[in-house]
Amino acid sequence: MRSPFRPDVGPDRALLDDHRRLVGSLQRRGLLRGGLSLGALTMLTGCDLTSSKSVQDALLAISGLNDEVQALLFDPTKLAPTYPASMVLKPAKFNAYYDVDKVKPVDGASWKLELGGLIADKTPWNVGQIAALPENEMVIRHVCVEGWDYIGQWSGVRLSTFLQRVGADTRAKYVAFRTADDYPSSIDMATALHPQTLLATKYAGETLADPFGFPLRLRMATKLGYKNPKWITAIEVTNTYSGGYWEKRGFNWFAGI
Ligand SMILES: Nc1nc2c(c(=O)[nH]1)N[C@H]1C(S)=C(S)[C@@H](COP(=O)(O)O)O[C@H]1N2
Ligand SMILES: [Mo]
Repeated sequence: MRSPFRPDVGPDRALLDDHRRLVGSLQRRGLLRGGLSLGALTMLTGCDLTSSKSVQDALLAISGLNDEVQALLFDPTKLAPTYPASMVLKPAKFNAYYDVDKVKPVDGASWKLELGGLIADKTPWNVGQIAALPENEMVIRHVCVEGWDYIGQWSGVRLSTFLQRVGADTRAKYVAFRTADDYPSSIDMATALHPQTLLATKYAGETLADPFGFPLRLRMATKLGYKNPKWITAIEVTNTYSGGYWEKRGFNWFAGI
């Protein structure tokens, strides 16, 4: 019988062969199209896939449960695990769809957060105004679909507090984000209102460093790494689905941990 995916070469092929059934099931369900090479999977995840476990995690992330089922399973009152400050990794572990030396720092002095959609007061915010909002802190695990993770300490205003402050319609379905590096993202309202969803301005008690999203990034304890946009420039509340950077490349949208 023919292999359900295009045989790749050498060790790459062995890594995919380990997961032949999972790849086949994703193809049958229309979640993956055509042949799959390790190179293509690496493109999908934006992560280095060098072990059998990391390949499996990447495939499982694509597989997921569908968004509606995951939204139903999501308990808005259930808290994700937190950890002692002694476990915090310093500095944090960087990832993006490009290398760290390609990060273009955002100028905090001219930066503005724009608001759109179903929000009563769309006046833009500056860095000082965001800093004056009530601050929450959480020590949580960051999980990237590549198969690595780390414990990080994040501070900033709860997204729920911010949405209330600007008069957002929290009955809307989605909160969408735009970023300085063209990494659009969007999340379900239940997760937006979860107490462990922060608009983070600090890591390990200090202002976010440029690679980690200065001056403002999303940090959620309940979702995978790629759902946490860095360098946010705009927030929109909407009933229109807009997906996100990796979601447009085949990744699951709900992406709960
Ligand atoms: N703006 C932006 N946000 C992003 C990304 C990106 O490429 N651009 N990559 C995502 C991915 S895949 C991960 S794992 C995390 C990494 O966050 P960290 O560098 O703070 O650990 O950022 C997410 N947010
Ligand atoms: Mo990631």
